[in-house]
Amino acid sequence: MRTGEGRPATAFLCESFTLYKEVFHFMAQEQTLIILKPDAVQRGLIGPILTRLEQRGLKLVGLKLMQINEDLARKHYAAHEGKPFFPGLVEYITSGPVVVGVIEGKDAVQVVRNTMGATNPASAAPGTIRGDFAVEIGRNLIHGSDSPESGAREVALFFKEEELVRYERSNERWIRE
Ligand code: DAT
Ligand code: MG
Repeated sequence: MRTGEGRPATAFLCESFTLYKEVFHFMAQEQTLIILKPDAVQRGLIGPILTRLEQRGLKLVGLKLMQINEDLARKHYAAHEGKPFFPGLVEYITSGPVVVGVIEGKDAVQVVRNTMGATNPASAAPGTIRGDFAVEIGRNLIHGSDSPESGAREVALFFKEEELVRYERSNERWIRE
């Protein structure tokens, strides 16, 4: 089959699909992956940490308990491969169950990062999760994606599309203008 201009229908379909993907990406909400690391689970801090994110007004669209295997850990932290702390980081993140979640919404990455606090809890501001509950960089309780692009990559590593839940919050207009 050929279109009016004599081009194969497949070319037309490919272009339409690319356009559709671009429009969809523009419309899509920013997503960020959170991981409540093994120390958070072992210390009984799942509730307090999730509470802080909920109280901030952030919207969870995915949440599960799992154990990260070495392959997934290496993929997730690929940007840090070769750094001196990489082996210890992989060992830590795979050392016990974690809670992984997806937070969706405008500025999701930035708001989560600010709520988490600085990477090294020793210099994280009081009032942040790391600043209130942790003391060392190697036990900093929580991961949050560092950009919308990282968020998209990391969410795809940990969640199937059908595991994410679309819903409206009844109080949305009191949180977002
Ligand atoms: P963040 O988790 O704040 O995004 P990151 O992406 O730079 O920080 O590093 C990933 C994790 O690696 C971090 O949460 C803790 C560990 N890490 C980073 N820098 C480190 C260092 N200099 N020494 C030990 N661990 C480090
Ligand atoms: Mg990071």
